Amino acid sequence: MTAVDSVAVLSGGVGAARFLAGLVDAIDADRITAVVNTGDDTELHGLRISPDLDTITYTLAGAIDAERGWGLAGETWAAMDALGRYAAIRPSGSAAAPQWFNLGDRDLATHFYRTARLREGATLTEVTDEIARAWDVPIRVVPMTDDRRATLVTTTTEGEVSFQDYFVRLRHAVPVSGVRFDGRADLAEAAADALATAAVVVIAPSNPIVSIGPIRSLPSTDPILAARRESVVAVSPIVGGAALKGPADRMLTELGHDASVVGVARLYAPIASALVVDDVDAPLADRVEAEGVRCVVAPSVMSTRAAARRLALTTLDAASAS
Ligand code: FO1
Repeated sequence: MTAVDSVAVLSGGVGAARFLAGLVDAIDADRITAVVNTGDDTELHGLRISPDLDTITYTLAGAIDAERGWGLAGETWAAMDALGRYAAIRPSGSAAAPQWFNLGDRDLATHFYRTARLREGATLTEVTDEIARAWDVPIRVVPMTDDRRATLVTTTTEGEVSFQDYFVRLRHAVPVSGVRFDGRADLAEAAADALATAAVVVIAPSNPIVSIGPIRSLPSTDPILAARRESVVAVSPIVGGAALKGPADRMLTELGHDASVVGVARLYAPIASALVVDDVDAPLADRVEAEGVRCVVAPSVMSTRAAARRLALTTLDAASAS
């Protein structure tokens, strides 16, 4: 059964959040479900932190710090500053009072709540819905899984590290030689249902390796999407051979892929029938189509909310055209 005009969006962090904000401006929000990456999730200070879930929630709540792309606008950092006292005296080798991952004072409330609810036995799906409702987020936000599925990155300098170690502590400024996803997990029920029954599935302009990759690493994802490939459309996160934000272009190259819309098409060909690329990549349209993926050329840089809305509409049109 296909839910009427519903849209499910495979989502990572900043790029997906901007796209979802444009989609909310384009269609009824109650038709939209974001299926969000949790491979970035980490536990620090004894708190369960879900960065991509929070970036999407805060963005759609209008509360995101737009300049950073994560955390809350107007944030204060008193708790982190106060940790400095203890970081100064903790025994060497202690993981207590880490200061490389900044948690704002108001952001802490989200991690306190999520951690306490999970400890009571709630699922991440339940807690994510509670947090989204607390922020009056107009769409459904669901984690890709309720289980632990952690992205591990092998760097050429420190070997295998957690995603946040790579992305934040090492500022993703080191080459990667491998990425794997640790933990026995599969799609959460709500996520699987959304991907199977939505009229259209969109792969948001997120990092194909460490944002979309973790979702695809779950055993049920690719079979569900491959079976309905004709109504799955992807938006390229690579424009003119570069990522608009973050290390997606470098990671693609370092892992042996082509850091271009052609490389993205090759990665997504098994699960998506169309790829939206920016005007600057129009010369590569034939090579995208040679990968078996229909190429839709349209402005893809979401520099304004209106641009994001136009991209969302173009993407939905691409889905209905197939
Ligand atoms: N990114 C940083 O570059 N530095 C940080 O200190 C940092 C803290 C942080 C805290 C909460 C949160 O939800 C996200 C945070 N991020 C930080 C961003 C995070 O690493 C990324 O949002 C994702 O993991 C990648 O999209």
